[in-house]
Amino acid sequence: MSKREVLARLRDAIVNLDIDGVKNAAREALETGLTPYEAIMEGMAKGMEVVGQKYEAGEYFLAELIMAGETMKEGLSVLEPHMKAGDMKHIGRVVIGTVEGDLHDIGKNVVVTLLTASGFEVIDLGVDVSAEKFVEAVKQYNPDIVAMSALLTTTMVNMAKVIKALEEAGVRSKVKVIVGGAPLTEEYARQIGADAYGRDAVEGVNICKKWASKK
Ligand code: B1M
Repeated sequence: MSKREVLARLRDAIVNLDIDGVKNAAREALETGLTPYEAIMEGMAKGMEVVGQKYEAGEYFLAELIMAGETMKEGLSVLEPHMKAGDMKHIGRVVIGTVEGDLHDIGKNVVVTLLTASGFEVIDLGVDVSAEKFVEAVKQYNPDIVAMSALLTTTMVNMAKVIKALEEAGVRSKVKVIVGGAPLTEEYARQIGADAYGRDAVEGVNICKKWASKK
């Protein structure tokens, strides 16, 4: 099978939410001599773009977005062990987490998958992440972007605490801050001093990509 055919199979497996298909295509990609980077960016990521378009067109819903994330993860699990350090040319670095007190991570994980597929290096701090942990991570990893998720009205206020802590630590101006999650609004994001609000994962990642292209 030609490299082009394998890339098309990788793309289609993501679009069709086909977990077995993506694992097989990822193995074929390695056998055909594609690098993991090519398989991700020219294969699976193209599929994710189509999934995003279908979601925006109302053809796919959240369930498909989550399944696409899972399918992508399965494909990545085949390719990741074959990645050499420096193989993947990252377009930017993102520190991401669900804020303190909040254990919801399904939406954040979709954002992580889409960011990874778009070529970002992602440092995922997980759930229930305190302002101090965000600040420590910014100092340690020197990211371009800090991304926060919250699903509860009681925890979204903790996003403001993170931004304040970044200011107090003198690192706020070094990063762009994007926030997202079901209870948030554009207005709330502006009010707490975030640089952007992602209505959904696709919009959030598109904003990050725009920032990366202006670096
Ligand atoms: Co919870 N929960 N939950 N829950 N839960 C909600 C959020 C709730 C709306 C349900 C309801 O009452 N109708 C409600 C919140 C009410 C409120 O505050 N307004 C609620 C509650 C009350 C609770 C508990 C307090 C319940 C209890 O114990 N009494 C509790 C709190 C636990 C805690 O966090 N401390 C709780 C627990 C849980 C489970 C653990 C059972 C589970 C989470 C499992 C997990 O995440 N691993 C859970 C679930 C599954 C939900 C619902 C049903 C689904 C959330 C979800 O995963 N959606 C939810 C109701 C609902 O939303 N329909 C609910 C799918 C996901 C893909 O969407 O996360 O919105 P979402 O992410 C989207 C966008 O928001 C956006 O992109 C994603 C994809 O497009 N996005 C970003 C998210 N982060 C982003 C960041 C970005 C950009 C975009 O940039 C950085």
